[in-house]
This record gives sequence, structure tokens and C-alpha cells, in this order.
Amino acid sequence: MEIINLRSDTQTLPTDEMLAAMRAAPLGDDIFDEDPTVQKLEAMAAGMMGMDAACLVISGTMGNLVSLMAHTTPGDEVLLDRESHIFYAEGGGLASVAGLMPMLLMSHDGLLVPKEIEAAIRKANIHYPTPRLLCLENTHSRSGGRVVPLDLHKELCQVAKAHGLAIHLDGARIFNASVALGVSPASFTEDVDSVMFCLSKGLSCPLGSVVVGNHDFIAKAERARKRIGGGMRQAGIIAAAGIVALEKMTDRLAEDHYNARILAAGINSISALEVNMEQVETNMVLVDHTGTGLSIEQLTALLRKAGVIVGARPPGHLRLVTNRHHTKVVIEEAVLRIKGALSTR
Ligand code: TLP
Repeated sequence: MEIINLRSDTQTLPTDEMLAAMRAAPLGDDIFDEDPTVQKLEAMAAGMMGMDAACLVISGTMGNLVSLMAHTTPGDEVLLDRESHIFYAEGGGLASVAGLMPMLLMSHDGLLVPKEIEAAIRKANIHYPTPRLLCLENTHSRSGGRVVPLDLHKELCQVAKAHGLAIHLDGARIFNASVALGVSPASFTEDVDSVMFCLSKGLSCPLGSVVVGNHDFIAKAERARKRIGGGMRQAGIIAAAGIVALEKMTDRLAEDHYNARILAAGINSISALEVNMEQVETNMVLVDHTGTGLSIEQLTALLRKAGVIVGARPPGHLRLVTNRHHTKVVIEEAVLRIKGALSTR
């Protein structure tokens, strides 16, 4: 029985076209700006985001970190959601590497409140760190891939700008957000100073993320990337897959979103499990498993035995993520397996 892996869209494998492009890519030493394939990808990424320049990095975590470093100096304050990936799941790099002071905001199902940001921005005072940066995240991972609507996104940016803060968007899944709303990714970036997006999630690249911003910011991000050991040599083999991803893999994310709703509806029909269907907006499904009476460890082990790998989203939730390896048939099979596992325990 083949395992169905719904842990994350990071599980995607490169397409044959990506592998062929990687083999054929013209290469050079990117530290010296001599890799034509990296340059092509970075120009494409900047164009798609409607910004000046871009910088290829190994991971989303590195992209966020170099963005923080480029926008700030150690000791500055960064405003961000306590449920954001940067705060919650990047190893505390903002404090330990970038030396920044977090000012935590609380989102509600992934949505920040403009007034609460306004209240959190403190006036200059010798006692306080200097507020420098607001971080946003779209789609919002810990709330189950929710899309921050464009009008709210713009309002949040306006508050930050009015107080002289720079804005960084963790757009790891910005193409999921743009496909879900039927708008271009640039609609989200026109009000921010930098964006990081991942090639390695639903877009299926084996690795790689891109940081995008103006020339001055990207020059600083490149220095920060070098300082933390992320300067790369013949990185065109990564960029080649990224070019295929940007050309061929963004529109098909709609299929993952469609399958996520089928998965969510199927899981909702299982009595001990519950999904808030209104919150299934992209490729993630958060499942309230408290009705099973099982701990997250017991439940994930039970499902794994039944041939389904899922993610944990504590407290009280599983996280299931659809990707290009899951056809509708695979999703329906996953629902049957989950149902079977819970009925026979
Ligand atoms: N998220 C991963 C895990 O770390 C949880 C996942 O499976 O969803 N920003 C956001 C919003 C992310 O969801 C992630 C990865 C990152 C940044 C970091 O990207 P990587 O994993 O490439 O460092």
C-alpha cells in the first residue's frame, strides 16, 4: 500500500521538466554575479512581484532572516504575529542571529487588526527599542493557509507606513494567495518593502526561496546572506528548477485548493473530526481532533499505520496539506483510510 503523505506541500518532488532544466542550465559562480540562470530567475521573480531586484536563497527561513537583517540593526524592534512562522517556527533566528526585539501581535485566524498594530507601535522614548519593521504572512500557515484579504493587507501596510515602519511579507505561499483571490502576486507586494516566497512548497522545486525588494534592500540582503553562509556558487541548478516553477507551476495551485476542499468535506463527515469549512481557502486543512479523545501522538501514529501521514498543529489540530502528488482519487482514498482507522480502533 502506497503511503499518502499529507504533511506539507514541502514534500513535493521536482518535475521531469525541472530535472531536465537543472541538467541543461548554464552555470557560473553566483558569488561573483556570474551565474546566468540565477540572474534569469531573479529577474523573473522581481518582474512578477513588480519590484526592482531579487536574491535567491536556500530556504524560506533564510529568506526571512536575511530580510530582517537587511531592514534593521541589532536592538531594533520588529512587530509580528505570535502565530507567524518567523516567530513560531524559525528557531528564534530573529533574536539569536539578527539581534532583534519582537513586539508580539495576536492575529485572529490569521488576520491582524490594524488598530492593534497602531496601539503596539510605541512613540520614540529613550527606554524603548526602536520600532523598525512590521512582518506580515500571506497565506497564513498556522491558521491553515488562510488568505489575508487584499483590503485588510493594504490597511495593515498603511498603519505601518504612517509610523515609518518598513514592511516585510512572508509570502512563502504568495502564489496560493494570489490564485485563491484571482489577483496577481504583485497586488500584495505594491505596499510592502520586501517579500520572500518559496519555490520549494506547492511549486515543487527541491529547494530554494527568493527575496524580492528594491536595489538597495537586495544589496543588503545579499550581504546578510553571505554573512550567514548562504552565498552560493553554481546555484543555477536550483534556479533552473525555479524558472520552470514560475513558468509552469503557479496556476495549477487551484487544483490543490480544490482537492483541499474535497479532503476537508470528507474529513468533516467523520464524526470525531471537525473542520471549519469556511477556513479552507487554499491547500491546507486544519482538523480539530479533540473529539477522538486521542493525543496527537496517538492519532498521528494510528493514521500512519493506516497509510496516511499528516502534520500536527497543536493544540488540538492536525494539519493536512494537498499538493500536486494528490489527485482527487488519492484524496478520496485518504479520507477512506482515515475513516477506517478511526472506526476500527
Ligand atoms: N513551513 C513549513 C514548516 O516549517 C512548518 C511547512 O510545512 O509549512 N514561512 C512560512 C509561512 C512557512 O510555512 C515556512 C515553512 C517558511 C516560511 C520557511 O520555509 P523553509 O521551510 O523553506 O525554511
